[in-house]
Amino acid sequence: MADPIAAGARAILHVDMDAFYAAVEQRDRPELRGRPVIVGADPRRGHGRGVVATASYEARRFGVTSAMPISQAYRLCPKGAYLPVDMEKYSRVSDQVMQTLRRFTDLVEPVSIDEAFLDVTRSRRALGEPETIARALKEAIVGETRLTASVGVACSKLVAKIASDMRKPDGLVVVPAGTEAAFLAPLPVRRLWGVGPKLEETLLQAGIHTIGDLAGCDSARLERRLGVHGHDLVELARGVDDRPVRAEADEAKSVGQEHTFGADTADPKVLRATLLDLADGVARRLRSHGLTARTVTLKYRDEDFETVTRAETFEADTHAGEAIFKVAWRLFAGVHAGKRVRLLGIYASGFGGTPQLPLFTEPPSRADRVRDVLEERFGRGAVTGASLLPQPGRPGASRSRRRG
Ligand code: TTP
Ligand code: MG
Repeated sequence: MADPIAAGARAILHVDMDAFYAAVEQRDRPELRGRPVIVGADPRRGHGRGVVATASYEARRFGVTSAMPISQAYRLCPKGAYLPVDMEKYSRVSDQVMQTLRRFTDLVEPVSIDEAFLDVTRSRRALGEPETIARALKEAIVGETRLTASVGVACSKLVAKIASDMRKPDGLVVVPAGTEAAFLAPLPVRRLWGVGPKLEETLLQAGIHTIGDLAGCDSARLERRLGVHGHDLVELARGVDDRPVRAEADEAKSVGQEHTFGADTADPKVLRATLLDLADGVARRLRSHGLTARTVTLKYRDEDFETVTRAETFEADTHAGEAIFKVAWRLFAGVHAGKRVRLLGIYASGFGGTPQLPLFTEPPSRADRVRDVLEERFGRGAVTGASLLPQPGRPGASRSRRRG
């Protein structure tokens, strides 16, 4: 393989488990190995209802994909094994995977139930070149879980994420420093973080098809013509992405509470009542520690396991449940697009008198700025989901967790 990441540059790994739910089922039920397996069926409702959470690679050959209605999957692949989602089990395996990753560095940022970023820049002296670390990590995951993962290695999150997806399953792709732009150039613009369906359409209409086309654009002209934040978008297309890997430990600097619904729900009354409860709980916890907070963060995970966090800072410190609820509700209204909700969480930080905590007050990264600007211009949904853009905070894979 090509030369490893240059000394001095960051070494970022993106790890993504292969056909995660289906692979867990095939591991636990040997009779399913080598067979098309579709996870997402609701056994109470037969094949007619529900959507595909994931399909084994054998089932993908029939054209079955995530988010497809089960009825359609069944037409494409009638001989497949259709299984219900066993979230408890997958969450347990997810925790095990994340634990394994933490043996390689403290800087592990889980992004969804089956993927995480690692910054191994400082592990290099002890563990070797990033590619060596990536191989060891893949072996460790197989050793611990008997499951395979695909890994991308690069100097940035953006490129590592795209790389991990290039040779699935069981893939390993290293993008050496300095070759990012060439690596990205032939890919369609939609693969770039920040380019959702609407922006993709706009770019295609302007004759910009590949990331390479975009990288070659004059950012000022792009900005004038499309109104997007041309400079940052072009930088991303050239592979320049300075977002740091944020470790979970950051959350310890906040007081928070989460709730995972027994069954995903879109009932506004239930959602509102839950946020009220959470806000009260957080306020109580602040008061019991003699703290006030400046920033409220909402964590929102939908039925597809997409996780977003949004934060807002008060004018003045508070430890009042009502004030925390008001902000959380506003943030909720900004992210909730009507899907069923799996988890809600509220965190309070920036504690009374002390300087603001870095977790929520760092200037937004280039990627975050692009997202904001694109959303302003094209509306919500213009930008791809949290899976490509971990937000500040910890969009992790854990189940309900209480702290404070
Ligand atoms: P992914 O990593 O997107 O998919 P995957 O692991 O099944 O397959 P791949 O090899 O392409 O990575 O998602 C991880 C898990 O999240 C997946 O196994 C099931 C769940 N999921 C859903 O429930 N709904 C969805 O729409 C998607 C995309 C995933
Ligand atoms: Mg996966």
